[in-house]
Amino acid sequence: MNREEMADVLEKIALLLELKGENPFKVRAYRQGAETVLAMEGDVVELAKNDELKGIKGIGDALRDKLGELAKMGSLGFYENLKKEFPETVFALFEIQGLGPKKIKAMYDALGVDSLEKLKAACEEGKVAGLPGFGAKTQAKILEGMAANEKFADRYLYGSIGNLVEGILETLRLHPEVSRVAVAGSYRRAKETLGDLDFLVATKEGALVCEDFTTLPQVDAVIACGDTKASVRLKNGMHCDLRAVKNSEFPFALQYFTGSKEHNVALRSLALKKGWSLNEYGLNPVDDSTERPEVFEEKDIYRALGLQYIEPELRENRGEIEAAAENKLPRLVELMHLRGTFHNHTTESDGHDTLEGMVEEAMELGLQYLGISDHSKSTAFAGGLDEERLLKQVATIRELEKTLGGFRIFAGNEVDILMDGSLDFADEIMAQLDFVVASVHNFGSLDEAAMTARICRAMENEHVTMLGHLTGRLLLKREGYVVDHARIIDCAAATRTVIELNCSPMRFDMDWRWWKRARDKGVLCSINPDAHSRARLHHIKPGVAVARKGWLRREDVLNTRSAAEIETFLKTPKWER
Ligand code: DGT
Ligand code: CA
Ligand code: CA
Ligand code: ZN
Repeated sequence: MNREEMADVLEKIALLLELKGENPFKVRAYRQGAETVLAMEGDVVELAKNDELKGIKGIGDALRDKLGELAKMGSLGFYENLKKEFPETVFALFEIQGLGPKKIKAMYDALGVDSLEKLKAACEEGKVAGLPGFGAKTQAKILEGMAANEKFADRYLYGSIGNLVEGILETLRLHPEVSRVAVAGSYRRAKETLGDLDFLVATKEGALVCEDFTTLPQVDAVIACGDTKASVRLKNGMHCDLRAVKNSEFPFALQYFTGSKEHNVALRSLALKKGWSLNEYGLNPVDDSTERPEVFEEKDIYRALGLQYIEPELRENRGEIEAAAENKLPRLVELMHLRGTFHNHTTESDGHDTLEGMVEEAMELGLQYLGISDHSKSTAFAGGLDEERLLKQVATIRELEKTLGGFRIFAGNEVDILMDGSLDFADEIMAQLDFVVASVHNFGSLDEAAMTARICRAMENEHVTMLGHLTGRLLLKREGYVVDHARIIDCAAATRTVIELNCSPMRFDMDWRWWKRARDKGVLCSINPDAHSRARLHHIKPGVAVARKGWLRREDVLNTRSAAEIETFLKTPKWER
């Protein structure tokens, strides 16, 4: 039983209780408990085992006993009994976008829908449309959501599996027969979604290492295991390959299996032009006239081909090879360059941690400042603040800041962009804030022209510092709204509006494919975690990787600036920035 598994049980209890129509407060307690288990400091499993969870906020008495039982016994009677009331297949229903517990319960009660198959059949027979409160439109939406799920079924979010990957790397590194270890593939390239994981080791004992790999605690099932390759399914459902190569082959294998395929194809044809044949085992002269280059590391391969080293994030065959040949690759932003971060929520709106908690975590991350931007009044479902609560929060922030020994809190708000592109707060309210993130949260189905005009109009406001999650996409769940990226980038450049790289793992929005263009037009990026809890502040790490994928340098990223520089930036009238 580990932290994730414990949280998962609580989350599932919440779902089942909802389905039973239990008291919403009880449901919420379990859901919040799951968040707390994931986010809290210390070894929560050990603490639960020793009955030491007393006094932890977000975990009440009833929950504490259940966590204790889970940690000690590895299972929970209450949950096992609850599960018996429903078939296992019911959980899949909760994965469908736009389908909440209320609707699931209604279909369960009226039509006996307890699996994806039954749901699909019920929709296709038109029975769902006939239920009170549903209708043809809802039924069509459900079918759409199911189709989207099928399309995305086998992919995973890059930003959510860092700990899993680090854990596997760490174990492989400790293996006595392993000299070099790396993760390759789309993970190394920081692609926003991943098909599978590709690990690589250098060893003389391939068969042994492959065998040991299949016994890792993260492994759920073994698919294949040989002398040079093992394939497994991990407990989170992901497919995962390990390749074991000789130390001398390691750089070539790492280069090859990092991909992308398109990058490799282009690199191989460049090699051929220079008289080399490049593959996963080596770089060999096509005829005997040239000498074999000395390659110890991946860098040596690029050097042998007359190229600057190309960082993995850039390897998508989008101009990186040409730039490397001319020595024109950008020097990419790094995590250690970040001095602070904007766009974070607290318990004032829909965050799970208090202002103090968020600040504490930011300080622990080594940042100099934190930007707070809770939701505005129109986003009522997320507890959006009205003018009075907002100004009170600003005052609280100013007071708290005095006690922090120089750590800065910038007081802002995530102000809703209303349907016509006007903003949720009047100018004189926004003028009292340090910064404003303007975001679209509703009317996502406007057509491209209307949506683009709406966003541009918001950016024209002098108080709007930055644009939040440009398309509103939820990776693997929901496409973003259709916008004219090029026009929005031009408009950001003209109005000196920063665009955020929202690095919540489901978003990474604006998409990395647009950042080079924005950068070249002088648009600044802000790497924003949109954190709704302390733990999620850590998403700035994958955020930096995705910013690198967008060719961004330190100077292109606003939050690489010091607190003092930010202060000056925010005080300068927008048009003069
Ligand atoms: P994924 O797993 O779908 O997120 O994407 P990748 O890029 O990790 O793809 P994967 O796991 O199928 O293969 C890992 C790398 O191996 C890939 O990025 C490039 C290399 N590779 C795989 N198949 C081919 C191929 O047919 N030709 C070339 N040139 N490279 C390949
Ligand atoms: Ca892969
Ligand atoms: Ca693979
Ligand atoms: Zn937000």
